[in-house]
Amino acid sequence: MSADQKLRLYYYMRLTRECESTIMRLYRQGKIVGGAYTGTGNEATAVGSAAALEARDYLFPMHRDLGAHLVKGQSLKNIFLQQLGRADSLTRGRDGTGHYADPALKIFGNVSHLAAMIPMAAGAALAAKMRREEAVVMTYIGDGGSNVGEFHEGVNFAAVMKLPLVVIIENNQFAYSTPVSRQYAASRLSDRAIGYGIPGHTIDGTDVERVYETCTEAIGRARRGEGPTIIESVTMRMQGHSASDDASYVPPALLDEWKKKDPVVRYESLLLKECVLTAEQKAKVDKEIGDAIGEAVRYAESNPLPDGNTAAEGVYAER
Ligand SMILES: Cc1ncc(C[n+]2csc(CCOP(=O)(O)OP(=O)(O)O)c2C)c(N)n1
Ligand SMILES: [Mg+2]
Repeated sequence: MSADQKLRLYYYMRLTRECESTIMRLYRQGKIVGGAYTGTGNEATAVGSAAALEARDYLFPMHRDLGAHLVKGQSLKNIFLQQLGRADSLTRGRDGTGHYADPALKIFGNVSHLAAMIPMAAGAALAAKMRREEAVVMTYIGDGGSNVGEFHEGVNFAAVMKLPLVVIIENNQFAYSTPVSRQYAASRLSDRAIGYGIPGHTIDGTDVERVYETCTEAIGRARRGEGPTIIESVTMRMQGHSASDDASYVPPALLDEWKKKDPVVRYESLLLKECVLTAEQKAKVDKEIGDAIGEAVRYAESNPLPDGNTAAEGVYAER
């Protein structure tokens, strides 16, 4: 991997973390209504996976994947318009967080009902195959979501039809307050791939280069018409499920253990050690990110909230 590629991964992980801290701050200021989510601990998975995609590929991200939206080209302005529910946001203020679609960027944001997005992503992969686009669909699911029936239906269909699909299971040790020990009896979620007749990998989801390399391989298979891959990316949800959850049920020792593997800190130290990143470059990145987020938030806050009289418009498909 070239120095530029490494710096790109670093930049987007840092940007993701700063964006999410800003989202939490805005939530606590009462400016974000509804839920606010972070992917703290998941940055390497979200960024490393999306960085392996091309512009022609499709992204179906989940609620911990802001980094994937950013890497796929979503602007900070759109992210904050959306978070703040403004009139000119991608959903015109109909929904917050990542629940938007941006067909131009080929981003189809998360469906709330866990696992319902897997058959949708498989459907998009079928359409791409029928149109001979040579495009790949990448989608994500949590450890909890991977136990829902639609996961099975979607992945099985994709396997049988040899669809260009990459499914990343973000195993972050919890589904809300339920630990993985109460969710499934298998030792590895990637072992499910055996039952579908497709490859499955379990990787350290805090290692961005490992994520990138594994996804590059799976994307290559998908593009060559060899079918889907399951990648279980093992991480930790370092904060509550959402801003309203203090995660007091998470054993502190477990968090302490995972803090040592903080994906952003870990990659920064590695790049400093490899002399790919210098102290001056780091300071430049700090400033660039701070300025860009500040500008996007000011822009979004100056945009009006939607007119309540239009609330029902654009919600149902027109006949
Ligand atoms: C079918 C369904 N059941 C319950 C919920 C409520 N819910 C939203 S996120 C969540 C936890 C998901 O855990 P996991 O899949 O592990 O993803 P994580 O939040 O840990 O990234 C739950 C229970 C939902 N959205 N859909
Ligand atoms: Mg989880």
